[in-house]
Amino acid sequence: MTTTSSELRPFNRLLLTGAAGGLGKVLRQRLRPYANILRLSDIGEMAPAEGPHEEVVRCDLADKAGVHQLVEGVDAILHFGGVSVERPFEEILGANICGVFHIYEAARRHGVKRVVFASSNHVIGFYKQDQRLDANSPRRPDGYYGLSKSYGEDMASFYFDRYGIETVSIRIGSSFPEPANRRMMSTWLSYDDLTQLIERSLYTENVGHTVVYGMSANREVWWDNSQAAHLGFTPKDSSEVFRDKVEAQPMPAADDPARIYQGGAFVAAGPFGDD
Ligand code: NAI
Ligand code: 15L
Repeated sequence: MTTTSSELRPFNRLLLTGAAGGLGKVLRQRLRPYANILRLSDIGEMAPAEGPHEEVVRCDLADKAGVHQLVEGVDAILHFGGVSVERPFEEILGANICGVFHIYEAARRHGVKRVVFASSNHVIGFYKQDQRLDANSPRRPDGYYGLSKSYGEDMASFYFDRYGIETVSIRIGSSFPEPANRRMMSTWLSYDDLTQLIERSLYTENVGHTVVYGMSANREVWWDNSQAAHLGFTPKDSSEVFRDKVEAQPMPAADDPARIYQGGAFVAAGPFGDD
């Protein structure tokens, strides 16, 4: 039986990293029913706490001691902070690779038992759009960013096997107000569906390390979520309502990565630092 949000008991304190980002700002409002206190963190500037139900803490994920302090007293972590696009490896290293290690190590030391990790479709971005994947398909990262998310998923798996910290790794497709292009007709995840998926990721018991693709109920999809059925995630939205608007855009050329690969343009980013 799936529990609805009105029946759920709020956590005492939830930590949201990446709170100054696009999704962080959206989740700051939407996570309110799930926590008495929401601790919001980012390296960047955030709006001040709106009341006693919020704590705002500036922290660089690359700072191990800072992250250790950040995690003290929290009951679950929504790890959304980090570099969110393809960048040179050196930029990804501190925020995403060291950052995810710092989050799990702090979780272990403070006894936090649940993490929701914002992974990405870019862990499988080098698959072609005519291929169908599930959670067990071998990963094919499409860049350093995708590699960092792949490492984050392995970190989650290790911390479950070794320390029993449970994680849902959400391989988010494209979570924006609406799909911006043809590729996103398949990868789009509405904010409502993202919120539901986070709710299920926080409250479902015995998730171990579960990998789930974060997509709405779009018409043409590449990913099969049957291995995450225990989450009870039932997306309600579909990119279909935006089809006419999206298809009014010119069709990309046949050899454009945006038309060929699941990761779209990310597969063609770089190389960096040759000059
Ligand atoms: P965003 O780039 O708007 O937000 C990421 C936030 O992380 C930023 O506010 C940034 O300041 C912060 N950050 C970067 N480096 C940091 C560091 N060293 N220490 C602390 N904070 C740092 O990205 P968005 O779209 O909000 O995505 C949130 C998360 O979801 C990211 O982890 C991203 O990789 C993931 N994701 C998002 C997708 C989307 O469609 N929006 C798709 C797939 C994954
Ligand atoms: C991501 O992982 C990025 O964080 C986001 O900005 C989008 O580019 C998204 O993937 C996507 O693939 O559309």
